[in-house]
Amino acid sequence: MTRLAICPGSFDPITYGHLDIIQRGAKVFDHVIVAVFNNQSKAPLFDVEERKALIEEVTKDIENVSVDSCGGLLMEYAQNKNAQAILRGLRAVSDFEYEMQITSMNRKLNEEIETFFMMTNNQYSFLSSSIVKEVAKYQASVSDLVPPPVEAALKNKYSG
Ligand code: COD
Repeated sequence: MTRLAICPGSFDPITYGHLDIIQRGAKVFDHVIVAVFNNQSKAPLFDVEERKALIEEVTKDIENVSVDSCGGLLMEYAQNKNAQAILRGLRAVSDFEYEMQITSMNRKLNEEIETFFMMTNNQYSFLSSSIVKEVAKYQASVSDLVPPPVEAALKNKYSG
C-alpha cells in the first residue's frame, strides 16, 4: 500500500521551515502532496496559484512530492485522495494549542486519517511566512529564510 501524506498549509509564501518539513516528510512517506489552502483568517499576499507555482519550483527535485491547490475541507480532500496521514510542523508551544484545535476537529470529521507532527529544525524555530513578509516589506534580505525564487517573488510584490 502506498503511504500518502497531505501536507496542508497557507504557504504564503513557502519558507525554508516549510521546505524542511516537506523534505523530511518525503523520506518517511511514499508520497507527499503539498496542499495549498486559503486560510480564511489570513489575508494572503500571494494568490493560491502563485503560492502553488512557487512550491512547485522549490520542490521540483523531490521526486515523491507533488503540489495541489484546494478549497473546502482538508479532511474531505484527504479522503478523496485516499491519504493515510496529515503532516504538520510544530515550532513552539504557541503552535500547540492551534494545532490541537484543528487536529481534534479533523479527527471528528474523519478518524481514519492520522495527523503526524514533525518538530521544526532548531534553525527555523523562529521562522514564519508572516515574519518573512514583514522583513521583505522593508526591503531587508530574506535570503536565509526563503529559497531564491520566493525571495525574487517577494521583491517583485513589494517593489513600487
Ligand atoms: N518550522 C516547522 N514547521 C513550520 C514552520 C517552521 N519554521 N513554519 C510553518 N510550519 C508548519 C506549520 O506549523 C504548519 O503545520 C505548516 O507548516 C503550514 O503552515 P502555514 O502557516 O502555511 O499554514 P496554516 O497553519 O495557515 O494552515 C491552515 C490550514 C490551511 C491547514 C487550515 O486552515 C485548513 O485545514 N483549512 C482547510 C479548511 C478546513 O478543513 N478547516 C477545518 C480545520 S479546523
